[in-house]
Amino acid sequence: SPRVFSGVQPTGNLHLGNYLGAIRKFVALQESHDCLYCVVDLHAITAQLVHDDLPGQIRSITAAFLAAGIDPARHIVFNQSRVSGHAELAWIFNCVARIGWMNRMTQFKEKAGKDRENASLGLLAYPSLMAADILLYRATQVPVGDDQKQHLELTRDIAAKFNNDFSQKIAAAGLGVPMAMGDETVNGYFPITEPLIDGPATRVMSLKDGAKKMSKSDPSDLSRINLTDDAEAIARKIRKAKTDPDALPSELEGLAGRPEADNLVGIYAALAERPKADILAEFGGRQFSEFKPALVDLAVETLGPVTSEMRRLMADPGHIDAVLKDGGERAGAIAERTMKDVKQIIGLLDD
Ligand code: AQP
Repeated sequence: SPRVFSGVQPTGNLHLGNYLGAIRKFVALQESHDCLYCVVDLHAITAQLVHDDLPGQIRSITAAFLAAGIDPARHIVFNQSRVSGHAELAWIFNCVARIGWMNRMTQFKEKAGKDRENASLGLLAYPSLMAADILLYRATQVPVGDDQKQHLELTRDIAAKFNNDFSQKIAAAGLGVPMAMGDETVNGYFPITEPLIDGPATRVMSLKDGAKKMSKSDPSDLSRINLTDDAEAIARKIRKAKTDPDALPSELEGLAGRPEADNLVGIYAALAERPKADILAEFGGRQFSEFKPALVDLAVETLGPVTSEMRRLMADPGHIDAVLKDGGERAGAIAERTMKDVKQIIGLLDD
């Protein structure tokens, strides 16, 4: 059956981009799929090793998952480090992936900056751990924002190389299913994962610069709407959001070359769950001085209930920890079976 996996790093306040690009999709997929949603704490130590309050950050992402409407009884919510298979499979994938593949990753180049020699080895191997997160559960679908597209392609490359290199051993172990690989058919163990990147908010941009993605690590808090912001903060940030002097266009083509306008319309459309063209049909010809207050109302109305539920949940860390423990046990059971198979395929002696 189709299985969904996705993760969020506990590296700072969640923002509107994380919510619209990822978490809200997680909620929608619960109706039709078996889902695993993971707080990827091992990823959180790749760019910055020491954190002030990692337990608090892990609980806060978990609270956001639950507040947004993820049901931890029907699906699995857990933190990555609890299930040792993530790190084990990542090591194996470090031996499957090629250094050149990692060197090409734009996220690595951006996060490592100029002093690449001084970035952690973990930051370089990040996509290998991400592939392990997904393939440990043999997930078939991964909902993410557009920035993760390249990493998901690499996950597919890792799965394909593993299937290809071990095809005969996979068949000998009776663990494969026939998979088309170009002109050939191989015995695949890992599925070739499909990314789910769609809708008007796959890449929410900074409120201060339409060319930059909204990001947890942007030093300016005015660049993003945090899920912890109250109505007053949301209103202030949208009021101060960068725009151009023209009125809104009535058609999509009119947004070309106007990244800030495009971004605000995209945010409105995503929050309202309506197509962008619809929003322009309604607001075309109007000034930002009219559009922004409407956007504030919509953002406050949509995010308010999530924010207050998050606060309520954060007051009971014991409950959050119990959710993570239960999810970790259930994820661990699936992971253990995969690791047994993988060890058998490779030839690593095990019980
Ligand atoms: N601006 C965005 N628009 C749409 N989706 C986004 N995502 C992130 N930013 C946007 C998606 O949110 C999910 C979780 O992201 P993450 O925590 O794994 O880290 P990230 O991609 O590195 O996001 P940040 O918040 O921007 O952090 P920094 O500042 O560290 O780079 C992913 O599905 C991601 O695509």
